[in-house]
Amino acid sequence: MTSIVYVLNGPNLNLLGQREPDVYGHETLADVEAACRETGRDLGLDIRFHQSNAEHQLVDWIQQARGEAAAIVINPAAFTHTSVAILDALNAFDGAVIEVHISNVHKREAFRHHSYVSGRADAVIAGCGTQGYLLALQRAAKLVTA
Ligand code: CA2
Repeated sequence: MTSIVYVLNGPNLNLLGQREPDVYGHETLADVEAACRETGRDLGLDIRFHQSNAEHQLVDWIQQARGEAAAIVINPAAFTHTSVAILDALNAFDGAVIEVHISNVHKREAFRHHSYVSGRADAVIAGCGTQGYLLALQRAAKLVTA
């Protein structure tokens, strides 16, 4: 049976590849989506890929994943450091949660060192560039078939 995995992206990640390539690389979000779909196919995962700049939309997708998805891979972007609403929504989700950051947030400004989402995540990947999404899918595949 194919497991559904939501891949959720927070604010400004739609700008990936357009600015700050030294921090976030040259790939666009469309490139990341294509790579996730290809890796998902190889792993037998059905990928639902979304991006929003709105906190409520991310909360709505996490709620939609309840009862539907086996895992959520999430890069909450700036909401990582601010959003109790996203943490609460993830706490109401029973499947695996993997948090991804393209950059190594611990090497950056102090305000990026704390993540509300890490309190719920089963795994956290940071500093692996956009490859982090694919590593997260590999881990998700392992967790959902365990
Ligand atoms: O490293 C990550 O993936 C982050 O989640 C990215 C967030 C940042 O607020 C987190 O601290 C770490 C920022 C996403 C904004 O992405 C942009 C990409 C290209 C150009 C401008 C913004």
